[in-house]
Amino acid sequence: MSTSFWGPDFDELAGTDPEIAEVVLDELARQRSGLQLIASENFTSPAVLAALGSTLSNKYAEGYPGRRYYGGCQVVDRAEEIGIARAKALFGAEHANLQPHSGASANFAVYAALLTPGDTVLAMSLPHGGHLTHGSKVSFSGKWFDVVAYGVREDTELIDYDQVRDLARQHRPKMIICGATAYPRLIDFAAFRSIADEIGAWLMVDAAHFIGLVAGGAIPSPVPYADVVSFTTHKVLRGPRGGMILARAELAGRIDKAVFPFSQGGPLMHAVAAKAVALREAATPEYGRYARGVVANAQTLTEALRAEGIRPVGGGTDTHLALLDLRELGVSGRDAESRCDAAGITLNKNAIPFDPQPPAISSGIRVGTPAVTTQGMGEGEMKDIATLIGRAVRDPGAAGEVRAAVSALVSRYPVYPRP
Ligand code: DSN
Repeated sequence: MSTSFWGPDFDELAGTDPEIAEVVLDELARQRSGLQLIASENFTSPAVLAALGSTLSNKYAEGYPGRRYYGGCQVVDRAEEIGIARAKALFGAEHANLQPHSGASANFAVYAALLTPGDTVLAMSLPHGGHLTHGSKVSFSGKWFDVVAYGVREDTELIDYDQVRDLARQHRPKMIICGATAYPRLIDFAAFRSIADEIGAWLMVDAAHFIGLVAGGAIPSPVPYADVVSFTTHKVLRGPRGGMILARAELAGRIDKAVFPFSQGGPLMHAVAAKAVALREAATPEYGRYARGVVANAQTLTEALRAEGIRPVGGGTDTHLALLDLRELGVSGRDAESRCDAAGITLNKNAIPFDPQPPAISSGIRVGTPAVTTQGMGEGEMKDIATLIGRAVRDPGAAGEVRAAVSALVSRYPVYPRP
């Protein structure tokens, strides 16, 4: 194989468009200079970035490998075939579609494949940790489907499986969705399967947040239980921004047609190739260690935050994220987010279950460890981060000192180190 490659050349960008080059450099500096604790973000590898910045971006390839609407697809076909094979092998799935442009696009395609507008869907409520595409009125899901919401129990803050079963029996949804954006504990996929079987519903698992942990063997897989598993590729999985769908073999045709031509046009072949790269990386023992490290770090960070007087919702975490109740500190999620931002700590405000505050203010924050674990941080750093968060949240006047401590910490774990 030739090693000659026309790939990302920053000088080319800087010469042609200094304004955008400056944006790219400033964002890299931002990512390097602070603590990145958004639970859905990560630092993807230079290999993934190289595939994303490649000439595969130039190719139109509507259709699927061997069945395209344009000529000249014989090369990009290989990227998609390799990616599909890797996804099936890594997750033990019967079918994989790598073309969804995003998680929302993947979910749209699943609805399109399995449902007709007006059908009933049972999904986790957004204020209890669900997702916009699981029935919010501002999304296609809540506008075009009759969505019934389940939530967590007020006493345990864990999914109320009795409520899920009762609502399923009462409303007989055609599809049940599990998976969330702000639920820190494991989901009992077997329980959802049994409820879906009882009423003859499809079971869709939106695994966007935790699929990377599944890939690394750090938590149980939903694949044996679900009819369809949708996810994004850029969270713990550490791939390019994008979506993916796994499905049972008998649903392959329906899923593929729902992605293209029903809801998307030409696939982003550079992103498909980058997904394939991420899947190869995720199949390594090193990635397995990473995934287990993400969970261990999240658990250490959560317990250290508890010691700071910040209560973990749901009693702790089994995954990569913690949802934290700030009410004991008397600080809103919105203020905590902006105070942390001023101190160089990037996280997001988040509603907690039964939140007395509106979502724009909220009583909680969400933190995640995918990015800091990619940087190589471990138990000691998680304890330091909890101290820094506690200080930043409690005392806005300490922002400068916390920022200096954050800078010192991240300088020991450089992101995209220069050769
Ligand atoms: N925006 C994602 C998250 O942060 O969880 C979900 O789509």
